[in-house]
Amino acid sequence: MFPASLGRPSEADYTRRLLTCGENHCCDIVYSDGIVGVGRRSVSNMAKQTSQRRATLTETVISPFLSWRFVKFCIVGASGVVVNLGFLRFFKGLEVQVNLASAMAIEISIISNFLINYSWTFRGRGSADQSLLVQGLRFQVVSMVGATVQFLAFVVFNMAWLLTMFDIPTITEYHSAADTWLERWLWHPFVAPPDVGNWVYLSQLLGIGIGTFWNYLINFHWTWAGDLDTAMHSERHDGAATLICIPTYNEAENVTRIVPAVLEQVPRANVLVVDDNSPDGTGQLADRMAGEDSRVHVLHRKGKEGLGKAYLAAFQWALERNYQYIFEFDADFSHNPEYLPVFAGLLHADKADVLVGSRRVKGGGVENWSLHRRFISWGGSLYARIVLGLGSRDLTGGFNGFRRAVLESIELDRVTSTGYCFQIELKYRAVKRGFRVLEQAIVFPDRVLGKSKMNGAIFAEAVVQVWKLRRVKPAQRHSDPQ
Ligand SMILES: Nc1nc2c(ncn2[C@@H]2O[C@H](COP(=O)(O)OP(=O)(O)OP(=O)(O)O)[C@@H](O)[C@H]2O)c(=O)[nH]1
Ligand SMILES: [Mg+2]
Repeated sequence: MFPASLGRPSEADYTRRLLTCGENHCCDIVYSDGIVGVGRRSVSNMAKQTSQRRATLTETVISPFLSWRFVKFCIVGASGVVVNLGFLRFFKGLEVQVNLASAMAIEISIISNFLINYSWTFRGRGSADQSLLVQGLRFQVVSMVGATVQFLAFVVFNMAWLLTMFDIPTITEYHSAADTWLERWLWHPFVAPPDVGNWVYLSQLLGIGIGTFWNYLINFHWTWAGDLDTAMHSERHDGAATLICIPTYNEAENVTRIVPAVLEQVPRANVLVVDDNSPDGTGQLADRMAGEDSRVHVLHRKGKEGLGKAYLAAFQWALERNYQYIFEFDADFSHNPEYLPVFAGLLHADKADVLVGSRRVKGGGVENWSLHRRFISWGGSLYARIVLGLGSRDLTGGFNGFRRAVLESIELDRVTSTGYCFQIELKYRAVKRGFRVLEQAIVFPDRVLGKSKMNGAIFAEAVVQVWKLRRVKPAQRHSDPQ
């Protein structure tokens, strides 16, 4: 075991541990695939490294367009035009100076386009270690360059026609008819005066086409580079050296079902039920299962102290033993045990240090959630992502797997969040420590049996707590291994 003060274990530490590890099955699994290489590579870099073949030109330039994603992108672009014009009118109504009004309307439409593209068009793309701010800035740059590209294309087309047919309306005429320099710059078809003729419209359409081509392609490969739910699915893993931590509070209806369901999927894993002295006897039911199956363990705690405290105790318990992969898992069947072999396989194959079961990447989602619960969850993740500058799309989710090294180095003794925010804090600390986070799609159905422990206080804690987390500065990090 490595004290937190040593930071992440170095290569030498791993080798030493290899020599001293008492449980052979752990050593075989952990070291046979060269875990010592765990580093700071981003998921997208990792994808690049693992692919031996360079993508062909067709795959890079043509394929991205042959998908619904491109149709969505165009719809979002059109919605941006509506937003732009709506705000332009609105600001003009307020008698804002016309250039300022145009600039603000354009910026608002860029931001709205970005948010819709982020949560709809490019859902499932990006890199989990890239912050929303970076993506937003990239989108801004792409949009501005795109507008210039569109304008230049328009000028070129218009000039070409101008040279061959002198009687068509000239660019200068159109120019002088536009209201503001921004309108002139953007050459928006909707602000063109009616008397300038079809050639201008045609040039504009071609310009818009080329601008859209540019915007989409560059956003695809730069702003949201990489597939979050990558095709890096590795072999299914049997769960050796893995601990599945299941916190419970009044889960009597669920606990006797979820534990066997988990062990059926990962038969060599162990399960730790962490019960906070549930009044409904969940702890005793878990004890009975532990008596019958040596893979089941129970940690009894004095009383209900929140999910965070329960997990911290479970992690401590895991680190005192030889578990190499540690999972968080809910008792209420919102987390499907069928994902476990693949997720454990990804950690085992060194595809990531933190595996996030994500409802917000392609293929993921929620089932039977009310609209307001969806909104709270979506808004909560977005809010935390903006405040903390994190890349993961599902920060509040509780189906996460960690390599042992992560839990050893993220200073668990300093974790302060107890409720919802606990999940955010763990991910934040892991990212700050330079660990690789990989999001994999999960479908999350609402609980069928038992009662929810989610309440307003837990939500309120999260809203305030994320700001406090910002104090976890890189300066507080321990020195990284060379
Ligand atoms: N030990 C312990 N477990 C808890 C505590 N609060 C919640 N849990 C467990 O943590 C898991 C997730 O809690 P849930 O109540 O399902 O929270 P949620 O998934 O956000 O909300 P719902 O699915 O609507 O219930 C479940 O297995 C709970 O039994 C607690 O204070 N202590
Ligand atoms: Mg639940």
